[in-house]
Amino acid sequence: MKTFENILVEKNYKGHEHIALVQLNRPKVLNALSTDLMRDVVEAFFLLEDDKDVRVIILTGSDRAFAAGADIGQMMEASPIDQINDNRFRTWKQLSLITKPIIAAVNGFALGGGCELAMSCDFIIAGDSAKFGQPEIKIGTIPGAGGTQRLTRAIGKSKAMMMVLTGEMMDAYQAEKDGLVAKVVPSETLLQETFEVAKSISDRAPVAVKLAKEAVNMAYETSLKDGMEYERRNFYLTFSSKDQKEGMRAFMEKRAPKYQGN
Ligand code: CO8
Repeated sequence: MKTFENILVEKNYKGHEHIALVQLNRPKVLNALSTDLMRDVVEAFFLLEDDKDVRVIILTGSDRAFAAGADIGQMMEASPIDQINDNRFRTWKQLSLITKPIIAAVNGFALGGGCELAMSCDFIIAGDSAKFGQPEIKIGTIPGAGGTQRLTRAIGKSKAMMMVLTGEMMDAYQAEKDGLVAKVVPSETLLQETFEVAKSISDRAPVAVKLAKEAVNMAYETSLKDGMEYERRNFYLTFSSKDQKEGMRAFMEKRAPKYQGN
């Protein structure tokens, strides 16, 4: 795997051939999301997407910060035209093209773009030190990579509005209670616990996992009626895979399934 300037990428994470770890690595600025860092993340994700051995990606930061937001120093004097020419939104948009599951493992600060990046993943597992927030309002701007949209869908209008307008943070337990986070675990064991969840997903039929991810995401994009239709079609589609036959046969034969990813 290629090496990157702003992230560390580990395939065969903890010796598991189907799991990859991507770690944000700008510790001096609490993993502030510079344009180059986001380009690295997206490039690594696409390499892992194309790697047939990889089934689940974990995205993490450091103990102190998942990411404390977009790089304020880089943005401070930018004009709207600079932002357009920088094409950062194109990079962010590409995150949604990854079909494999991405789990955000969050310790410490996940603020501004950091919270938005975590929310762009498929779900979040938080260490008990995690703090989430959209503090852009405190520096004279507003969220720009989904904070007003994804946070509102995750925790509802009232709570999201309060967070976006005050810029105050939410701790890990509150985030779990409000539905932003799937699970809270002790910070010291965050990566191990996330690895266990990733392992469980990587044991499932990869095509079904992709189709399930796609169908759940459709719940954000469409009406219930159309979403149900979409789900049904993906359900039918799983029946064209060998892995569906293997999964059901293995159940009937009371043995563990052996999935081939086709
Ligand atoms: N950008 C650049 N540098 C940062 C950032 C950041 N977002 N956050 C922290 N740093 C730097 C600090 O400047 C400091 O550097 P130095 O050591 O050289 O002084 C270092 O990281 C450590 O930070 P602190 O000393 O401030 O550490 P504290 O423990 O005292 O505080 C906080 C930690 C509370 C996280 C604090 O650093 C903070 O408030 N950071 C800024 C949080 C913020 O406002 N985030 C939102 C940024 S705007 C944004 O994300 C918009 C997203 C739009 C996305 C659009 C994409 C196209």
